[in-house]
Amino acid sequence: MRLSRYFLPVLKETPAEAQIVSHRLMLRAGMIRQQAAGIYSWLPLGLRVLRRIEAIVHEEQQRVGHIPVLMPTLQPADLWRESGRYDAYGQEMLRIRDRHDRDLLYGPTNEEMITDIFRAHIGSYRDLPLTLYHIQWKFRDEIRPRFGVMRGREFLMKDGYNFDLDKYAAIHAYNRHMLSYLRTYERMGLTAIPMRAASGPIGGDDTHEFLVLASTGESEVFYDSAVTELRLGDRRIDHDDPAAVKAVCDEFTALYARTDETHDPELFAQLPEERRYHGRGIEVGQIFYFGTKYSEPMGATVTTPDGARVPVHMGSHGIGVSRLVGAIIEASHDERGIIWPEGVAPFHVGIVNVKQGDHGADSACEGILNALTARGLEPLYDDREERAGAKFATMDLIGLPWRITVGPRGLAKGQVELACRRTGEAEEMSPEAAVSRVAEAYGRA
Ligand code: 5CA
Repeated sequence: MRLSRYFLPVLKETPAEAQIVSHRLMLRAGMIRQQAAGIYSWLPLGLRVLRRIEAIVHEEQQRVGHIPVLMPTLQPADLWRESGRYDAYGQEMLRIRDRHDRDLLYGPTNEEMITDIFRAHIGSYRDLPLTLYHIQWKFRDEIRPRFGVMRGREFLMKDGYNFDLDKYAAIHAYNRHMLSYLRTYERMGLTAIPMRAASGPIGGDDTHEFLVLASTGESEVFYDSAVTELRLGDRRIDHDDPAAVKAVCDEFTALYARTDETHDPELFAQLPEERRYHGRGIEVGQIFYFGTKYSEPMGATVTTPDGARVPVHMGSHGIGVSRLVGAIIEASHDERGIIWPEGVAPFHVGIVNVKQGDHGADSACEGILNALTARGLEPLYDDREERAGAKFATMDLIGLPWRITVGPRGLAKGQVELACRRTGEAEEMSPEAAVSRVAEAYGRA
């Protein structure tokens, strides 16, 4: 992509309305525009990051056998009357009436609708286990939308729902979700800690939230600092083996880690003092097991091998896809701007031409652009007639992991500069070597 033909409305001034760094940087980097309280347009750069996050979520869901569907944003109120949540959900639910006076709502979550799909098409244990998920916009009329996309009213969520014959199988689905979430967040460069939590309006007995530690987080958290060292890495785990999956979950939940809702000061006090941490976190996901809470009132039943008819055991599992864009920035930035982890970067690498219009520099940049593209990478080439300083500032602000700088002085020695946004390290090398190094960083060597 050539910046001269792109739409990247960066702001020079720090927007006064933004209280936290991720919101400020998203506005300054031209990623989003607020259209109403808690409702945003996604501008091209922001949309690219959102799509990268969605792609990782899809891949990790499908890796463990979950099946994508797409349910609508608008739902008939009658479904929610069946579960009893239409009145219970309160003012957070946006209620709509159509021209025929039928009650609709903009979905805040989809337990009822997915249960309706299930009961219409499935009636036997032979079709279980089944997990369906989608990535769709939600609306919750939050009393205090704030912090940009972190607490929006309209926001993008991945929500998935498992259907199982009994509690044992449903707990395996719960654990499988925990495992896949750990991998999902790691791929985004995040440490997200599963913490025992409270279930709120979704209901149920078992629930964990996934928290990214950040001083600006809205949740109060208490944890054993050793929990921050745990990594899934690239170990291979058979997601169909309940014992293998449970062993991983046990490893990640054995250490003390809780939100204020479930915090137990006495248990916490038993930790060695130097490992006792109390801080704040951003909730980027939550998983729930709630058994037959929806299947029973809504009549979602299956026949068992011995001919009985029982309500299915369910759980629901959410990832805050749009919130993650803000959470990643909270976890990864410096005073100059965003530092995208490679897994979610909007462009893989920036090319800065320090002397636009110089024949040698222009043609070297074109060559690098083509070579990167041929390797399947997506570069952003700053080909504007701008001072070099302004180009560097833009690149630092938008946070691409790598930058290749091209100018006549280096080219006279056959060299360009490759710089890493995270470490600030820069090295001179041939254009070919710079292309190879970037390709290597993304596993496309
Ligand atoms: N039905 C369940 C699981 S699918 C559910 O709705 N869970 S939830 O309420 O915990 O939401 C899932 C995730 O969506 C949260 O962990 C959070 O990351 C994100 N989320 C919730 N509310 C908002 C909001 N107002 N703005 C941005 N993201 C949100």
